[in-house]
Amino acid sequence: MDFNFSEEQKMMRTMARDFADREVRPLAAVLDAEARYPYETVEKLAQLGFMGIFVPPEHGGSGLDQVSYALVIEELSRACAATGVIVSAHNSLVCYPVLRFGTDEQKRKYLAPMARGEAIGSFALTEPEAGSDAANQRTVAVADGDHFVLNGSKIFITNATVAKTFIIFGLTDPPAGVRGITAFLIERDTPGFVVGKKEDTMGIRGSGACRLDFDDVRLPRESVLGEVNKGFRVAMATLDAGRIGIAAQAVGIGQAALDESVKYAKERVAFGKPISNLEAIQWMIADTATEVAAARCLTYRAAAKKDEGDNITLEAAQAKLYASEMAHRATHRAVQIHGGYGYTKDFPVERLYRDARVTEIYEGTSEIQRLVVASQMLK
Ligand code: COS
Repeated sequence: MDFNFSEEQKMMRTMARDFADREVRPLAAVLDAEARYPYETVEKLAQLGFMGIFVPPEHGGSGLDQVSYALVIEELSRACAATGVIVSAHNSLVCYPVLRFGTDEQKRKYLAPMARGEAIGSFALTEPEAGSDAANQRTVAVADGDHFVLNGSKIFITNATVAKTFIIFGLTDPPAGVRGITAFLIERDTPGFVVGKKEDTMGIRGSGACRLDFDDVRLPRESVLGEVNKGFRVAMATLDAGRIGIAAQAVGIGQAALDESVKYAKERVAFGKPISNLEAIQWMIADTATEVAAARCLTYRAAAKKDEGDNITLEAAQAKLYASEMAHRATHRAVQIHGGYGYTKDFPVERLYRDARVTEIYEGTSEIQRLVVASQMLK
């Protein structure tokens, strides 16, 4: 692994940081308070090429690597974690599997509008009874001539409030269980497909997470992504890559917690001097700074390995596990350093604390990451 970034990677990081400072951070508290999707930001993100980061130029994207992607997600999340996950889910959970598993026709149809930000992508695997146990799908897709008829529901689906392109998983061979699941590409205006209630979540409130319902939705066979009954592999391979994005998001949140902690510790006076003089505060800042750096290394390592074309099941799970738990600790300390003020909405650490929490849950809980890591160690 090369620790030196290329000129292109450095340029992406600078672009993302400048944009995040100028356009993303000022909106973060408003999106959170109003649970509002940042429509206006997404258009600008597309102009910068951030909505098609690894989509090749022939399909209208930026054609960049996973390390650049991680840098962009980290910088956006440092300013607003909801904006970070919007970009992450779109790129890694939708653009990426279309690129990897899609037919030429599917790539032609879906990638360019997604890279231009005209069609936001949404990935729908989770159901009321299928979270960690992702194979326990209840959505069924029954073959009917050259179509499948889809019935069921999905919950907690990021981007769904605005998305036009969805990847949905359904059972095409229920007795086969995990080997009877198929992935489908489906468009928002398909009859019988309803984007339902917006989820009222603790954090990441601007990400447009919704429930989805399918009532006799007819999908042509051409909408199958990958192969019939091989959808679980599509889901797992996609989540391996997606976990780099969540790790990067958690690093961004951790860095924001560190930034806020340092700033406040230098300003706040107690016992006659800035609290940065107190060893109790210094140790918290030292621990956060060290853990952010460690999480960053794990995240870039997973991204660099992915760029080399290697399997990253282990590295992505380790990065996601450590970075998300780091973000939890970092934001907990940041609130503690701010004392009573940290418990109010007058300071950003209150939002960071809530936003960090879901990084330990979505795209696989910490328990699932430990299970994945252990299974890789013990195989
Ligand atoms: N990449 C590609 N294929 C994979 C894979 C991976 N990382 N992990 C598993 N698979 C394949 C296996 O090879 C197997 O395929 P075959 O039957 O063709 O050999 C199939 O998937 C089933 O594998 P396994 O038996 O290990 O699956 P389990 O049902 O035991 O599930 C866990 C494994 C728990 C790891 C999986 O269900 C999981 O990741 N759950 C969390 C889901 C999640 O992240 N949810 C959040 C939703 S998105 S916000």
